[in-house]
Amino acid sequence: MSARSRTHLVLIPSYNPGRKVFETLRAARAQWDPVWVVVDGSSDGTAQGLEDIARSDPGMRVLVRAGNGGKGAAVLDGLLAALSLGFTHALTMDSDGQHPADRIAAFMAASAANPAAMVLGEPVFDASAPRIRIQGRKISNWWANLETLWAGIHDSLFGFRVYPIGPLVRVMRSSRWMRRFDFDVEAVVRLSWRGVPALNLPAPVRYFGPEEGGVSHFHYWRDNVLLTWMHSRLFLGFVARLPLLLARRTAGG
Ligand SMILES: Nc1nc2c(ncn2[C@@H]2O[C@H](COP(=O)(O)OP(=O)(O)O)[C@@H](O)[C@H]2O)c(=O)[nH]1
Ligand SMILES: [Mg+2]
Repeated sequence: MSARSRTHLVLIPSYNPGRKVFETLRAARAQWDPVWVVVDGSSDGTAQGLEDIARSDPGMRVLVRAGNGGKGAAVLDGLLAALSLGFTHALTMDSDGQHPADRIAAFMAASAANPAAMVLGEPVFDASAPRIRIQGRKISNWWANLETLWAGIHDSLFGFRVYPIGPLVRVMRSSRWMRRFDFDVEAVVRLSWRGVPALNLPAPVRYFGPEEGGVSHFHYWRDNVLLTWMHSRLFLGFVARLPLLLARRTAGG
């Protein structure tokens, strides 16, 4: 395992993931130190189990939110705590085992070599991926690319990423949205608007059936309404910034 990093941490927002979170944590800890889990008002008993592990593992930390605030709200809590301890970059990953913990070191190395950038996972799907989610993704990616004038975001939704913490906290403080499932997309678009370049690295993603302990809190209608509203908002922001984005593009940025 690598020595403890004082600049880069792994941050795992978690909401009712069941037993998968323990596998995720173990896999992440085998790659990185420190790893923090933000338990977002889970009612599945995982907060207790995680706190038990943390007592004997100084490389991990558990933050517990009393109520469910959403993925973005949980990430923001973790970012603020990390910032106060001097961390500069956070790799976010899901708690449900879908993301490739064995890519953590490579993503962190890319971030260390390019500290001004955000390092974005580009999902590599296998046969387990539901078609409807892949299709929905293409629509969101098209909008995100338009909104950033094709600044280099390969995937707008994938949550396996390294963010520079300072710029992300500034972006989140300036928006009262981005607290739920709209976090991942709005974060990359707004960071791109601020001039944060995107580096894209492939990362395999897996979908588990319920018999394998797979859980999803994605609700097709609720979350697609949220994403549609988010892209409407971002489109207006894009129109307002079009002169700036065009000037940047002409300057070769
Ligand atoms: N903190 C927090 N995390 C959430 C919430 N909903 C989902 N997540 C986390 O966000 C990640 C992705 O959510 P998930 O339900 O797996 O969506 P899917 O993978 O797109 O089907 C997982 O790590 C979840 O634990 C929430 O309300 N709060
Ligand atoms: Mg998931």
